[in-house]
Amino acid sequence: MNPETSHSTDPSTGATARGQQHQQQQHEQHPAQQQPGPFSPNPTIHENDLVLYHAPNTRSAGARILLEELGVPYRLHVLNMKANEQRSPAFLAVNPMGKVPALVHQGVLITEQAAIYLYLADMFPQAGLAPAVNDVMRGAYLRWMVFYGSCFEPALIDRAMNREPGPPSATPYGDAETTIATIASHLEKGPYILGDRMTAVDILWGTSLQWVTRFKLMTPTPAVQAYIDRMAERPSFAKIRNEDAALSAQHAADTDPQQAAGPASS
Ligand SMILES: N[C@@H](CCC(=O)N[C@@H](CS)C(=O)NCC(=O)O)C(=O)O
Repeated sequence: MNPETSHSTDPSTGATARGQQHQQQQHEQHPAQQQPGPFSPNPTIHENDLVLYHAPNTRSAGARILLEELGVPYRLHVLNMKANEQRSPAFLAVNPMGKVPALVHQGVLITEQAAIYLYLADMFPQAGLAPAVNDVMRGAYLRWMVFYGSCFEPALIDRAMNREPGPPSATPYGDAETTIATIASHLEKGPYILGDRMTAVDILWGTSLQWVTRFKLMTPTPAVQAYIDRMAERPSFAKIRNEDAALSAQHAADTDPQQAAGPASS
């Protein structure tokens, strides 16, 4: 699997109107990168690049969707988690946590979904996906961005792993039921987290609610399901979903070609 594409539309070629020329140069200069193989940093990355480290169907899909919505050119560095590339020394040198999403902008590493969303939506304000610093809705935007990682996800994972969180007064999220009810009742107001305005925080919640309900970590209320569906219908969601499906199939073929080819005929 070629680990590098430039703002890809077609993950097998990485070609887009925006990235095509750049991509073509990459192909010409580094044909060896077309071959399947372990993660290796791309020597063509320049220090002012915006690079997203991504694995298909993971939390980094949301960061890709946000980049699509922002219309920002970026390089995509794909990791094959089926081959455990996120634990390779080369990637650990980028992000010692061995996790995606990881974003590198002009040589600076940004990790943690909420930080990436906040950073990108502020860095590229022309798309209008973040309330301004002096907008009162900024407070609500920050609240829900941080609530996700500090309350919601830990609550759901603790519950799914049967980990006893302890008394609510000693638990950062209180208890899982209250945490889930808090976001679910907020979404009754809809259509978006900030009301009528779709912002970057909706991409975080749209992608996350999709996977937590798919993995049955939470039962969606009708309002939550309607919100998931509303976000999933966006062209950016559909585009990344399709590209991730292709990447994932490619990774399966690269990692276990026999299984990907199906049963042998006699
Ligand atoms: N705290 C991180 C969590 C990132 C995370 O857990 N990513 C998963 C993919 S969904 C990962 O990289 N897992 C690979 C591994 O741990 O080996 C964030 O909010 O971005």
